Amino acid sequence: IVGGQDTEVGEFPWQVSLHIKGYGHVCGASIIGSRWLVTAAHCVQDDGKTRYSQPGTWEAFLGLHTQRNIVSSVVKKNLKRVISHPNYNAYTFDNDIALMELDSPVAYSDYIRPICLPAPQHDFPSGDIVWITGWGATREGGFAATVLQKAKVRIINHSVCDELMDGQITSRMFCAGVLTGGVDACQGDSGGPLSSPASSRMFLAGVVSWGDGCARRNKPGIYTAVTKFRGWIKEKTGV
Ligand code: GSH
Repeated sequence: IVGGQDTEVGEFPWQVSLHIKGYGHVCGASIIGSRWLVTAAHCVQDDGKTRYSQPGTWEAFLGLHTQRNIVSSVVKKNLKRVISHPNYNAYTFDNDIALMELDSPVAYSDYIRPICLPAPQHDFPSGDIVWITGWGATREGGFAATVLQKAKVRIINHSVCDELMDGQITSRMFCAGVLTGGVDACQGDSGGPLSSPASSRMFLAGVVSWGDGCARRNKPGIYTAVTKFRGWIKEKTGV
């Protein structure tokens, strides 16, 4: 996250850190049920050497605040299954969403709790304030954060964003950011939540997907629209 600040412990209890075994943090994810995480499809595509699509490649850290000090409230889980969206397009990043099934259910706590899934008709109006969170880079080309970062951004009108992004914004994507620049998700935040407060509960409006650099002026962050995948999530997970 560029332009963010440290979160409080337990402030975003659905935030997950996805580690490659023996390497460390690479992507974010969100808890949606005691056995299920949502992340980005682009986090789980094989690249030749690393088998990102294989459950055994990953370990998921739940209830994590800092990457440096793994305290006793943190739960580390192995995965049973990785389900990438069948229509994910690696060129356009369309349908950039994936599901991960944990090998055993997680017990919820003060630090581990699911985020609410929006109904297909749930509207996230442009101008609304939402939160982005992650351990990704704190500057374009910079280093990953140690402590989970948060930043406030606004949902941006679809046609305004499509024009700014040269017609690349499909109906399965939406944009959020600060058009003057300086606040955005960045490398390593991918797959994590865009959390929208509604009637004292947080809803998973988006999944961090892509951008043109990080926090550049007139280049907002692009998110997968979770409402468009509500039926698919229900079908695959029962959540
Ligand atoms: N046991 C409580 C209840 O039944 O209200 C909590 C249920 C729960 O964990 N709800 C989640 C939630 O509200 C998923 S809908 N998450 C968003 C938040 O905590 O703001």
